[in-house]
Amino acid sequence: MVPLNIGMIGYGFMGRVHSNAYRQVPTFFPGLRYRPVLKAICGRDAERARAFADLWGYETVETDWRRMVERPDVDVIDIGTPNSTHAEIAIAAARAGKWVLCEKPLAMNRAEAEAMVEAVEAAGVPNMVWFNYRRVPAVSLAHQLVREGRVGRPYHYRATYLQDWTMNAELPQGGQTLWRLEAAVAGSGVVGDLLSHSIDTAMWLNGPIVAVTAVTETFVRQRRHQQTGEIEPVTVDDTVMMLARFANGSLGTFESSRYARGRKNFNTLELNGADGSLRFDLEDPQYLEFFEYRDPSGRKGEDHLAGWRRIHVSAHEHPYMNRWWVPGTTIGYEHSFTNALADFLEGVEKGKPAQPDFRTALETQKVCDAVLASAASGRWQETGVELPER
Ligand code: SOE
Repeated sequence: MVPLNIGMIGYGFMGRVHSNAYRQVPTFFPGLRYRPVLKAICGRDAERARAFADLWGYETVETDWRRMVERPDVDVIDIGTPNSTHAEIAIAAARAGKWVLCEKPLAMNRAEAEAMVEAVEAAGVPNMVWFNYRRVPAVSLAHQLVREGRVGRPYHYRATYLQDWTMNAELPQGGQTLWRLEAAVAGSGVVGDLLSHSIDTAMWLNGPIVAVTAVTETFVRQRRHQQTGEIEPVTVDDTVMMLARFANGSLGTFESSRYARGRKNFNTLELNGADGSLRFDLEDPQYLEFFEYRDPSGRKGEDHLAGWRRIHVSAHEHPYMNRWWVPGTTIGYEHSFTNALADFLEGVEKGKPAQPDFRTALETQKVCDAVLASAASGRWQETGVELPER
């Protein structure tokens, strides 16, 4: 096994999630050549960084990401910081020859994402964006069924990603955790934070989105800023609804919101094709629902005896599940990150980069930019997405 020294930047929610993946991957994916070593954690607050290091087992602490990127004993830079810092860190890391992992969305906008792609490709360094929901086994199984042609010609794609944690008008904006409510730091609101997940999964399952039209709304227009204490205008979108045209001729509807009372992390998808349909709901993540337009003996077009199957995705034949527990037992949110990390490490080992790499995540960024442009103009917007089959 080759030790791979990890330099994690950011000790918030994503710092914890990624750190967990580094700790789990060697034990649950034991055949991998690379073994992550928690070498350094970087955060601006030295005390918090030290506490994080002690808790998770990082060997050292940095308080300036530039020093982290320069360290010869760090092989991988993992960016778990607010979106406005992704591009600068990733570009510096790539130039220093580090492997670069980045939390989603890749960047604040398309121009930044393009510069990041250029940097990692010029340096020839392995890279990946943590769009983790592809690696929920039920979603991976959906991808497998689409690839096998079980859904046939696609007609409709439908996605929702709903939360409710920002509905309280007294919730401040800006600063720790709440930077997601400040466009200067987050780039956008639900478009980058939630819709980007739905777009990544949609283009993985159903191919490129070529044009969109969208509407956004900001329901609470002013909030106190956590850092300045001032009441300031809210600059992010709270909700977005988007219609999409896919290159394969199918149509999509997408809805993302942080104002869906009672919805905590309601991330769903449905694909309807000529020969079948697939449905997934992250609040019920063990299941994939599948309808096949054929009767149980296999005769196509005779569905009076067919019905929706609710597949408990926990058999060893299902994606990733032979790595975890015995059939019938369950796994959760954090496992999708460990699965993603394992794919990344295996991809480097075998010379077949895991997806989504920066170039693929740039295509999602293009759709996000087109969504925001369409919401501003009220017109359909071409996305310019070019997604090769990988
Ligand atoms: C937002 O609340 C958030 O934490 C996103 O930033 C994550 O990407 C999503 O997976 C869970 O919700």
